[in-house]
Amino acid sequence: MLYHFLYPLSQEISAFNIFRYITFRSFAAFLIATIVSIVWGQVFINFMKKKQFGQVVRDDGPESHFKKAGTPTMGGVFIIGSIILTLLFTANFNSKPLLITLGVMLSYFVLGFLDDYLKVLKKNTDGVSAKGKLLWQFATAIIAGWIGVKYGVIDTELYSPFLKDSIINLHTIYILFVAFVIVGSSNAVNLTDGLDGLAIGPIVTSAATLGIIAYATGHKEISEYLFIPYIESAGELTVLAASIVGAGVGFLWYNSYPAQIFMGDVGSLSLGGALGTFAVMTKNELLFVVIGGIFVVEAVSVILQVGSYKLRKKRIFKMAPIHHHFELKGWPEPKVIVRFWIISIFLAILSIATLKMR
Ligand code: 57M
Repeated sequence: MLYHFLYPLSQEISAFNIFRYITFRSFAAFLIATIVSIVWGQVFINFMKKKQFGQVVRDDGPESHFKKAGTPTMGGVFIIGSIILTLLFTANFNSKPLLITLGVMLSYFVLGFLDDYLKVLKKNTDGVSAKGKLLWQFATAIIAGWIGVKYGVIDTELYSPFLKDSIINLHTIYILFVAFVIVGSSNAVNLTDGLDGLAIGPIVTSAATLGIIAYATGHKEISEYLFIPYIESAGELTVLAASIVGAGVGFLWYNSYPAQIFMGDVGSLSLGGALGTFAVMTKNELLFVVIGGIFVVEAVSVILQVGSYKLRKKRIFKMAPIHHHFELKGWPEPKVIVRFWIISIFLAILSIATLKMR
């Protein structure tokens, strides 16, 4: 609204010229998303409690989780809802990188909602089948990658931190590579979402980092100065990043230990997919491994654990994902969470520092 309806009036009212600036609209987006998600969150929790729509906790997990049974979930409904509402007020939708990222986020929102609906509301513990989920995720990601390349939003070059030029042109294989980045990110965030606030912390640090990078990537002079690829209108992704940070902070108000609500697959799959697409739209697929390092470690711990058990009938960790390993080692839940946040903040700062090291 601000951009599409108010900025054109800046001819008559010069003060409205401010709506042109991504920095102003991003700051406004952060504030609006934070307030909307805190207000909406309380209403949503009350609704879920009244309907007794709560989390089913598996009995093969850490004992400390059994008391969490019945905690309202599907908080992703108001996280994504707050983001969309905020963007309607603050974003310039004439940005293909923004529209593609939103497309993936909304597609995974529908998938996650369906999964949670079946598990929580219909008490069908399996939800959407693993195969069905992967098919939906890959189809969405391949379409997003294809649109990005076909409409010249992104090229098929692969860039690496510390190097000015691309390391290789993947040509058509790039679309498959992009699909693995987006689907991998979505599922890694989903696996990470296993302790109070554990996923939303790194989601916020990753979004903030990618938002700063997107601003530079969409700015001709800055991208040239930093020797990073220039992507036209990628700067609008900064407004999306600010909305994610705001909605995430608002969600954390309730998800902090002891959680009053979980985000559900509707939140983890959609936000993870958005972050992966965000990385692709700014040509930072490899740097994203550092930015989202916590998500990578969580996913790799599962792969190693399952692989080791299948090959050697022995576990590497007391339990995977790795946050359960530390819980079973006796770390109190809040300590695991805050230490993972500290690592995420460190990785975010390191990632931004690499922009200047090319
Ligand atoms: C996503 N979901 C949480 C909540 C959240 C292959 C295997 C590694 C899969 C993995 C799995 O099932 N992952 C599903 C993780 C669940 O959280 C719900 O799911 C949503 C996210 N998708 O929003 O709605 C539980 O996590 C806890 N939680 C919190 N606070 C939060 O803010 O405490 C979540 C959010 C909630 C709540 O207890 O019920 C989950 O853990 O399922 N499986 C596992 O992670 C299991 N690991 C395992 O089986 N490891 C094996 C092999 C397969 C690797 C091994 O180590 O040998 C663990 N999870 C559970 N039980 N629930 C351990 C067993």
